[in-house]
Amino acid sequence: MDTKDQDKLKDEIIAEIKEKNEVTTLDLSKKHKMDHQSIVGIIKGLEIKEIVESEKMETKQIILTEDGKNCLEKGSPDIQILKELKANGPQTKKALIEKIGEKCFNQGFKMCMKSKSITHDKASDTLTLKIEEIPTEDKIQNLVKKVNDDNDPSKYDANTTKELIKNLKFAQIETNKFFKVKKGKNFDLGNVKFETDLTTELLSNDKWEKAKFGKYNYNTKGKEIQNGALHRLLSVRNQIREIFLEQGFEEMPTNNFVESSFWNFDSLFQPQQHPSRDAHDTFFLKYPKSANTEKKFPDYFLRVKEMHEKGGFGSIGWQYNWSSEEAEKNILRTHTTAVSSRVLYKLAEEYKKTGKFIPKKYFSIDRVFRNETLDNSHLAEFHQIEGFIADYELGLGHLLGTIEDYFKRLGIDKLRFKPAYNPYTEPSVEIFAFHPVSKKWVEIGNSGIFRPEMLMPMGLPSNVNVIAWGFSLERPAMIHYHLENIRELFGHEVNLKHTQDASIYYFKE
Ligand code: FB9
Repeated sequence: MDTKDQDKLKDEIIAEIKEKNEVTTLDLSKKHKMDHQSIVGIIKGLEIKEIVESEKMETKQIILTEDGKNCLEKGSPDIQILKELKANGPQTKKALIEKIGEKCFNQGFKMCMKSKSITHDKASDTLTLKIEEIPTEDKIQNLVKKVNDDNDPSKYDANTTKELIKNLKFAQIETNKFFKVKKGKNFDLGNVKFETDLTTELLSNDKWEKAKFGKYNYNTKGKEIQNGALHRLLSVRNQIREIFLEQGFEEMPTNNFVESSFWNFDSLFQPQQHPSRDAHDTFFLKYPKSANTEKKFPDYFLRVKEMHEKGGFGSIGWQYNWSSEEAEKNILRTHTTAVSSRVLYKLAEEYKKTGKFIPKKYFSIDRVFRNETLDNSHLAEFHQIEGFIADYELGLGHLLGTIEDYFKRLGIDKLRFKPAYNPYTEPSVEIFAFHPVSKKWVEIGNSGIFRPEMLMPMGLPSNVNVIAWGFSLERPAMIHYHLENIRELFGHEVNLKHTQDASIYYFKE
């Protein structure tokens, strides 16, 4: 509706109020053949200018459902069946359903069986009239006719409304919310144009003195801003990342999902026979099948081979014939510890070049891939979070203290540590937190001190240790968002219509 038509309608509404003193938005909607909400919008506009006043009203009425209208037109379901049997003799259910409809038949059949007015031969599925005379008065239809003529619910007793609404579902209570409208204090001004802003134009020529200003309507909703919503997983990743950054950790470059077995396993002193290195757990690439690690890092490649086969620096190694071909196999990285290894190698190279080792703190958060059995909480990939600190003379106490401090920033202050085993860390420690809701200790991560067999072939100083820990991004995110299935969080079924959560507090009430 354009402004001219709107103004014309407003003038008509004002005229009606002038004549009747009071109207309702329902009456206006019927009279002007406009939907009720549009009429309410116009009244609210006039109300801001105090041309009218409105009072919120609510009325209830009883109205017929579609089944009720069917009964009004054709009679109650049982009477329809009795009339059919009276007129055309015994009939099968199928025949009757074709005539009066399945829903009506089912309701009428129950009613007839309850009143013992028919018999039902199950073998032939045939209904036969059992009474001589069918009722001359259709009481239910009479009730339905009454409701059709008078929608005031107060006219019907509790039993009637229970029968029509609850039992037969021939009627329902409809609540009408509308407004009673009468003159406002500015009514006599008519549909005058109110200024919404004090403009320079109004100020420049004293028009402001005669202008009418509308009141601010503090109840109007602000414009909905179509801003994006951060993916839940990325929201949690950002918050986890913040915790590392505020502690002075640098983020590692993780932009390579494809990794050589050398960096993912061999550089970590993980033996080539380790079960996690076979195709049941790891995704191997068909093309390019092999990496070029030996060409890029020939000396380091040999030192790793030496460490696996014969050991060194006090270790006896794994005592097997190490295969370059196995080490060159390309895979989808199974953990971001492969990236940690590359970064540590670079630190060692820097140390060998400058003769000076600078302690460092690094972290990474990115996707890793495992040939897992899929279920509600496991996909073939997840986001691993990993932190490490490389410094002189670090020990188990530093590791546990660092982990405690880290998880406290995630809202977890009840931790337990359990000795564990990782091929590339010694000691290794599993991290557990007390879940205040389930009242159970749950595993929340793994950690350890990288073995000398990993660090020494890189060329790091022998008194430099590296403490490291890791956990997954999906687990805390699922807890935080109370998700049962990881697919609600990650994958093509994710519903992005959600609001970004302002903070993350795990395991707290
Ligand atoms: O994330 C895990 N659980 C978890 C984490 C956080 C959490 O809530 C928040 C902190 C507030 C709740 C739960 N887990 C590790 C434990 C289990 O969920 C486990 O079933 C799944 N694990 C993944 C690997 O599963 C094959 C989680 C993933 C994991 C495990 C180990 C590491 C990283 C991720 C590691 C490591 C590591 C060890 C030593 C040195 C460097 C890295």
